[in-house]
Amino acid sequence: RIRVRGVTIHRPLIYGNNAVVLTPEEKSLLPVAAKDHTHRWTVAVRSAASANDSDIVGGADDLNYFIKRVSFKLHETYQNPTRNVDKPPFEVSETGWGEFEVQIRITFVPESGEKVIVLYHHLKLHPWTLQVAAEEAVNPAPEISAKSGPVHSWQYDEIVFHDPFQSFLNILTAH
Ligand code: SLL
Repeated sequence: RIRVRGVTIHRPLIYGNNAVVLTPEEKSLLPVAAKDHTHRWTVAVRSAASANDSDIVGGADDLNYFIKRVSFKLHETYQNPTRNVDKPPFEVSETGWGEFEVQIRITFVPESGEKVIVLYHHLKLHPWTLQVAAEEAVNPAPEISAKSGPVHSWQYDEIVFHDPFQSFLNILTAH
């Protein structure tokens, strides 16, 4: 396979999470083991090439032409904390009560010959105005949290490929 020396190509993406406070109805439907859960959240990796600012951040550009798998490693309090997602949308939705760091491993398509990359995202449940209370381990009352609406915590990044294989460059530029 031939590397195209001197070429750098990048793909913009967004990773992060949305979170909403569970309504009393939603809470009542949770399994007994999850009765202490307060939020529903989604952690995701999305393309920034077609991002918009709707509730679901990120766009329709699927990423799967160059990403083979996104593996989200959740806090060990979750069952099967490693969640592998092999097709878009590259996301995991769960309920929970606490914030923690999510490890996000991105594996590229085999044609790329690229190594896995690892990103970290601090799952955010509480709006910054309530963060002080949360840090003092006095979680804000759900009715107070609910009033401030959904939390969005997203980061922009660019995946940079140096000297890509010709075949991978073809895949990237065809999109
Ligand atoms: C904390 N370091 O102590 C964090 C850990 C863990 C969050 C937060 C669900 C667990 C489950 C959940 O929200 N874990 O019931 O499966 O604040």
